[in-house]
Order: sequence, then structure tokens, then C-alpha cells
Amino acid sequence: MSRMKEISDAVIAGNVETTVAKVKQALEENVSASEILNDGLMVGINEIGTQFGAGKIFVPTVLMAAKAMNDGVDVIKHLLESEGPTTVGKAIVGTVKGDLHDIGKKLVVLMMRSANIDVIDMGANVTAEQFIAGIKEHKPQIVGLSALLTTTMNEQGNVIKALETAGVRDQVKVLIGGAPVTQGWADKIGADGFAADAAGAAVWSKAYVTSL
Ligand code: B1M
Repeated sequence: MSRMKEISDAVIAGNVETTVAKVKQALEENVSASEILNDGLMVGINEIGTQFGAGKIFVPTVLMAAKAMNDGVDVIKHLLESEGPTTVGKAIVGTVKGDLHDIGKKLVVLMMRSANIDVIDMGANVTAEQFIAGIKEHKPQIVGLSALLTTTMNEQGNVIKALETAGVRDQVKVLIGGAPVTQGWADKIGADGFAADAAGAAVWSKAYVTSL
């Protein structure tokens, strides 16, 4: 069995120890961190999503797989992140209120940091008020809003409205993303940008801050 298949199988099985061990083995075999992420860990969590959506597995199984995925990402994190100290801009990124999904958001944070952006990770289930406080405290150029549920996508629009009401909307660009989110949705709620994945979020953010 290939190493990448072993990693995806370990994520699907929710086996944290095996996932971490196999990721370490792959690194020792000089497999790149992005290959481990895309061809191993992501394949596993996507299969979990398919099985969950089909009602074949339930939340506890998904949670175990998410833990395996997160711990696997932790092993390769330092390789995905840039080691350069120079930052070209600042962002705050969080998953919106009512939404606990944070794996994708963590990857977005990781990739934006690797593009030399100083990112404050606000966590998950972040309220509009917390985003506003984050803007006032950290003075970022970019606010990133992640949403994984069709129900919490609306909260991305609510945050944008709240930023307008608080008088801070013109201080930042708002980037949105998450599995159900599209460019059309970004246009509809008045977001400045949409990215389909973590790499896209990094490219968009870097292009914006270096254009200032
Ligand atoms: Co949930 N869940 N979940 N879940 N879960 C989904 C999202 C779902 C599609 C599964 C399914 O039915 N097939 C479904 C949503 C259906 C819908 O609304 N359309 C779903 C559901 C229904 C639920 C619950 C409601 C289940 C329940 O309780 N009945 C519940 C909601 C809880 C809540 O949030 N209030 C729930 C709970 C959970 C767990 C807690 C068990 C766990 C999350 C653990 C955690 O994150 N710490 C979980 C998981 C793991 C998933 C799946 C299986 C995997 C999500 C994931 O991490 N993907 C997911 C199915 C799936 O997506 N295939 C599912 C991997 C990750 C790297 O991808 O997050 O898409 P993703 O991020 C990508 C891009 O979207 C993008 O870049 C990332 C990296 O490339 N991106 C951005 C993300 N944010 C971005 C921000 C940007 C730009 C790009 O700019 C700022």
C-alpha cells in the first residue's frame, strides 16, 4: 500500500497515532509537505465528508478523523509556513458565528502566513463583535471569514453589515471562503474577494497587500 494511502486510511479510521507516524515516515522519505497534505490527509477527510453526507457515519467518527487530520497537519505545519520574518501585511481570520469547522480555516491561516502575511487566528464560532474588536485592536488590512455550512454562510453577510454599522468597513478588505461559498455569493453579500482554497486565499491576500 502506498504511503499516501496509508495516511488517508489512518485519517478515515480516526487513528491519530498512525496518522502522525505515517506522516513522519513520509517526511523521512522526502515526500513534500504539500503532497502529504493534498494526496494523503485531504483525501482522507474528503472521504469522511462523503460518508458523513451519505449518513454512513456519525459525528463522533468525523470528530476522530478531524483530530487525526489536525494532528497530521501539525507535523508538517512548519514546512508549509514560511520561515522568513518579513511580513507584507496583516489579516485577521476566523470561522463565523455558529460554525465550529476550523480545519480549512487553519490551512488558510497557514498558507497566508507562508505568503508572509501576519495572521491573527481568531478561532471558530467568532461573532461579528469579535471581528470588529479584532479590527480595532490589530488594524489588519484583510478580514477573512470562513463558513462551512449553508446555514452559516449568511453570517458572512451579517459580519459585513456589522462592519459597516461599526464604521470600520472601509478600513479592511473582506475575503470569504469555505466549501459552500462561491464567487457569486461573495458578489451578493458585498465581499471584496473569494478564494476556493487556502492557496487561493494566500495569493489573493498577497496580491492585495502588495498593491497598497
Ligand atoms: Co461538519 N459538515 N458538521 N463537522 N463536516 C460538513 C461541512 C458537511 C458538508 C458534511 C456532509 O454533510 N457531507 C455538512 C454541511 C452541509 C451543508 O451545510 N451544506 C456538515 C454538517 C451538516 C455538520 C453538522 C451540522 C452535523 C451535525 O451536527 N448534525 C455539524 C455542525 C457543527 C457546527 O459547526 N455548528 C458538523 C460538525 C462537524 C464536526 C465538529 C464533527 C467536524 C469539524 C471539526 C473541526 O473542524 N474541528 C466536521 C467535519 C470535519 C466536516 C467535514 C467532514 C470535513 C470539513 C473539513 O475539515 N474539510 C465536512 C465535509 C467536507 O467538507 N467534505 C463537513 C477539509 C478542509 C481542509 O476543507 O473546510 O472545505 P474545507 O476548507 C477548504 C476550503 O473550503 C477553503 O480552503 C480550505 C483549504 O483548502 N476555505 C477557505 C475554507 N475557509 C476559507 C476561508 C477563506 C478562503 C478559503 O477566506 C477567508
